[in-house]
Amino acid sequence: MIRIMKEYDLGQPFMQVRSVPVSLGKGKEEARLFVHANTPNLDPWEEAMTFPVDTLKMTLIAADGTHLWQRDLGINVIPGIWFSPFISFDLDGDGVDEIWYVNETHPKRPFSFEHRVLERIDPLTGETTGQWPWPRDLVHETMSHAYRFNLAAGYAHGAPVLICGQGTYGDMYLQGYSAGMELRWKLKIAASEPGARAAHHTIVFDINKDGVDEIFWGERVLSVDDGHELFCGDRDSFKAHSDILIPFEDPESGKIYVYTCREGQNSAPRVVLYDDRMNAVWRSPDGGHMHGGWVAAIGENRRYVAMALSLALDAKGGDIHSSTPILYYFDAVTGRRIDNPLTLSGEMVMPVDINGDGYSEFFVTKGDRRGDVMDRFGETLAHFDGNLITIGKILDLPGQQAMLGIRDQGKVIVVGDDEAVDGPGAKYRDYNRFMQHMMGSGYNSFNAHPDSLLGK
Ligand SMILES: [Ca+2]
Ligand SMILES: [Ca+2]
Ligand SMILES: [Ca+2]
Repeated sequence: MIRIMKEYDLGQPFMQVRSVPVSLGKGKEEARLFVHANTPNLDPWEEAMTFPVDTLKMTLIAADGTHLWQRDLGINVIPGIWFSPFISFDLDGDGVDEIWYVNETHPKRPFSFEHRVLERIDPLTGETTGQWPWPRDLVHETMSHAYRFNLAAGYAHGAPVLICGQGTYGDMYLQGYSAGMELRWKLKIAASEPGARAAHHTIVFDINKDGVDEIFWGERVLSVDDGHELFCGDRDSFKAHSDILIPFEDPESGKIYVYTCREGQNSAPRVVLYDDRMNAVWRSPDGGHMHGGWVAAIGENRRYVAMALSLALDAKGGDIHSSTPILYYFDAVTGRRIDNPLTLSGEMVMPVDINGDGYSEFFVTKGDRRGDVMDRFGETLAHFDGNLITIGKILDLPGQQAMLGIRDQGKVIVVGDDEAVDGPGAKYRDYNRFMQHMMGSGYNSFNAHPDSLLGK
């Protein structure tokens, strides 16, 4: 039965929320960290920036719903995904996930670089256990370039590596840290260098199966071990940034592919499918600003369909987000254009394999059926009121789940199928669970931008 599997009361209404799992140590049930504010997400792009009307709160809630601690980050921390990324990650290997976030320590200087730090919190006490200066290489850039920060993590032959990133569209800086916060590697990718910029979505995945994770910094694939570049898709023909990167395994061939939707640089193809060495398998010739998309296993024998959503480029500045999108559907592996195979527009739904059988179900995010969980034929399986926060393997249980926010009540629910059985997706369980730790950084928590998913 599809039902509410978990319910969390944040104690106050919210307009934005991000969430990651937090391990409290062996034998203890996993807690959940929520970072939330009753003000919409603030973007550093000058054309989209607004003023906040609330401060960010960090709330750690135990599995049984008990509030363990809460901290108000204050007016110095701008309530926006790019200004204030966070992750949970066990860098010191003691079984407890430390909480890492970009903090602004001056109480009255929200834009300061001088006082900006990477901060570590012990989840067991809620206390700060370390602060390190945040790199300030982008201090002279425009606001949209200067305040795009990322946190990620991965493993190199079992050793944990924490990754910090600054910049998305021009100069980009990355640092890898080993246990003890020892600098393991650092990298500058200059604006003048060829190859892709970053993406709004960062995945960490051992694509060549050599025991070392790779970080997909856009279409550029870097080793988390030493930061070296393994592959860079379309290095000589694409220099802009991508919106989404989604890895999937073709059930027929067992091959791994990476589906990419691009923004910027309108002269290049907008949608590309890469193989596991970042060689392009197909490229869509269409122009447009591909702002979102998904892949869903809804064809015969779980064959993947890919969707790409283009925003109209004639809208000015931040209003682009409310323009009428154009949608494209492809056979994901061949790139053949197909008609929408669903009964609803692809922009209204997000795929989620709620029963674990390897076929995608969908959560409806817009329109009359908003809140429905539907199967691939359009049949309603269940209904829940709330705004979609994220989907994926949120709980350590078979199948995938959807996390919804009931904003005015300050509540978060996790919806899943208590009879789910893990089918073909079971082999990617570790990847899917690990990615949950990075849902507080970038637009990782959704395959498109928040305002298109949270519903209006
Ligand atoms: Ca730890
Ligand atoms: Ca690897
Ligand atoms: Ca399914």
